[in-house]
Amino acid sequence: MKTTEYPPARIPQQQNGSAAPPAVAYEESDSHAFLAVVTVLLGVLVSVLIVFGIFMWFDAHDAKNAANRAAAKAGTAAPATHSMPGMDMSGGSSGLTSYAGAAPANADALATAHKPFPAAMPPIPAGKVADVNLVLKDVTIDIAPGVKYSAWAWAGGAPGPVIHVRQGQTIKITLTNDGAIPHSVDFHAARIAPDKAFTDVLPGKSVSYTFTANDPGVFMYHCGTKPVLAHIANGMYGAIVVEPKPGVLPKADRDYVLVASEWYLSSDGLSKPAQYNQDKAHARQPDWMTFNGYSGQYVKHPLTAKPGELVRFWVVDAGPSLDTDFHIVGTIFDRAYAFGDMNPEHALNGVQTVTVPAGGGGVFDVKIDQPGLYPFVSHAFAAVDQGQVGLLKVGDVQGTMSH
Ligand SMILES: [Cu+2]
Repeated sequence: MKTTEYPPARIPQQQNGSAAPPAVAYEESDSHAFLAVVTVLLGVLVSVLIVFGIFMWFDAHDAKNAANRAAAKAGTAAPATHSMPGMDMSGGSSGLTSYAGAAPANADALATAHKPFPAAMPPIPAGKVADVNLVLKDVTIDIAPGVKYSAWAWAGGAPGPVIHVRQGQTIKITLTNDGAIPHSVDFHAARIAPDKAFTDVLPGKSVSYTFTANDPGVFMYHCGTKPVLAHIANGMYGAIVVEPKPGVLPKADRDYVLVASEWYLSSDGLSKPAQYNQDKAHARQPDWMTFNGYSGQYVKHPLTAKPGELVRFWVVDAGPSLDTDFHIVGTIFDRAYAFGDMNPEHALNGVQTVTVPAGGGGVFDVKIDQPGLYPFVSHAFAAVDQGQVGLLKVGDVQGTMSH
């Protein structure tokens, strides 16, 4: 409700004038004059209260009408969320329409048919130099069951391919721009002059640069062309894992890579592909939030481990703007390499949730003995409702679960 400020009732002040100040008259007045002043003041007070009351009535009336309009609107929107007593489902006060949770009738079948982005770590290329070829492309992708999005992304969609290299290895990046506008690629794993290496590449052109991956960890890469917010929000990001020197970390039995991100949609994406909505991106009000580009894909297609195996999650938060509060339900991180600081002496032990900042990374070791379905989430729980949830299936257990 809009609040209205009312000026305090003001008693008229004496102006500096040429006439003799009336105060003199009051001083010598009797009780009649005093009563007159009190009467006038009471009159002013009553008038102010009446006016105030009228304003309040209008304000309440407006609010009721607005609530009725919002309720009617909510009733016609995509029935993604279920109203409960005591819940206001009428949407935010920002005026931005949310398409969170929009889904076709066959969403479940589509989720089952979806081929999940491979989260398993790819091998390290042999040799002293790792050749990495990246192709940027305008593609229509699915970001949730039945939800299409016109992305500026990579030849394979969004995120881009997981790149896995060895600490100390030389990386030769070749970027080809098959898109319609200039793009570029910024590697957070590089120490290199960005004005030279991360330069814009015109459509149809390529650029190459080389850096040595001396810093171990998990790093974001992304298009750095202005406006960067739009280029990242449209899908131009990925993860590069720089494997620490052998023997530094305990040996993992499984390595999984997750890239967290948000999606800001111009429409629900059900009948035609949605596009980027800048107002929502500026307001940081995403419609969907995903791991590896597709809402809840590892709920239908869980990641797997055997009981007692050491599972290592390499997590990048591509943003563009929101952090990921990484947590695995039902366990505790044995070691968390917060912010991707891979020095074992700095690792956190026995922590429950660790923030992965937008544009940053984090590495998480878990060893789970009891078979079961363990959800991994961003524990900023709006993110779960918007798709940032998956399952780690430990042992030979049946079914899926939602959390
Ligand atoms: Cu770009």
